[in-house]
Amino acid sequence: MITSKISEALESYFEQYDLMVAIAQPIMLAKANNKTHCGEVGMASAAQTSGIDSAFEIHPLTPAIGAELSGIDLSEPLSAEVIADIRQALLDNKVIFFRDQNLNREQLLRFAKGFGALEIHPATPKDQSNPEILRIEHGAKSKGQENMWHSDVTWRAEPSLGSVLSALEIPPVGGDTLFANMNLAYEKLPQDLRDHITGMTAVHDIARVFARRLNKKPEELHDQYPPQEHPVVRTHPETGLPSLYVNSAFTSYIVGLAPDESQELLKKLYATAANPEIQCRFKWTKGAIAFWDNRASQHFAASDYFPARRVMERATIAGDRPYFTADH
Ligand SMILES: O=C(O)CCC(=O)C(=O)O
Repeated sequence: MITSKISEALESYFEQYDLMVAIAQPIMLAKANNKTHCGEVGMASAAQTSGIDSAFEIHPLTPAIGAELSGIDLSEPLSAEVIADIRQALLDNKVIFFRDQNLNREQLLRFAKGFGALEIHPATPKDQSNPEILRIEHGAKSKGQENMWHSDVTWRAEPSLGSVLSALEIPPVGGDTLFANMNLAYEKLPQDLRDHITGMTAVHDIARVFARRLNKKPEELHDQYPPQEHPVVRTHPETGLPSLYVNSAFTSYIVGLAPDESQELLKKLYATAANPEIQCRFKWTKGAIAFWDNRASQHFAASDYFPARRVMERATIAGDRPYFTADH
């Protein structure tokens, strides 16, 4: 059982949820987003965010998270200034989208490399010619499996900064991806629950998902990827904002709590991503690109299109060791 103080806080939080959202969201958004464009419905140019005259426009999807960037061709090499503006748009919006790009693998890799070194995922076949590409292919023989809230590769010691996903084939209907702003998820928790989890760490384990998918024993996976302990609340290394950093796919338990107490608390924390008011939902079109910040968001790929085909390719940008600092 969790302590009665926290139990009460959780109960009152979930009971008074609607009221809290109504009162607190505008204030939290202003604080969390710290940006000129995302809280407004409408359009802003990259020039407004950086002072540089970049050639793209930013169209927010929701006040909480997500923006579509238009007027930019990612198949061409981009200048350092444009890369910096895209990076700023990513930090401001946590996930950004580009339509009609139809990148080949080389173009996808070049774009992603603009933001850092790329990782190789253990699910990538050993003989694949571009090993930094993770292909996610589903159809009549394989139902979509990415339908759980998660941030990518949190089982690494230094989990990914971000992922760039390219849509090669999309189903006639369905197969949307949902994104949640995990800074807002944290900001919306009651103060005593925030105090309670601050400073806690949790263990993230690759085997939770990939033992079955790769048909390996947990110990085999752990030889190369031992379970990792990360802060439950993580400070973003670029924005300084705190985010809830546990996810239902990879987080196993909270260090120092009894197993049932850990599970009960994790269940409540996992559930925060499911709040529609901190989400956006992206309807894919062929050739579209999504680029999300794994340090500040989670995503969920709706698996509602079986047996239609859906083929995506992902490049994943390496990140750094998560930490928490109280000064924000
Ligand atoms: O296919 C998608 O939309 C997202 C896939 C996913 O969950 C991932 O790349 O981690």
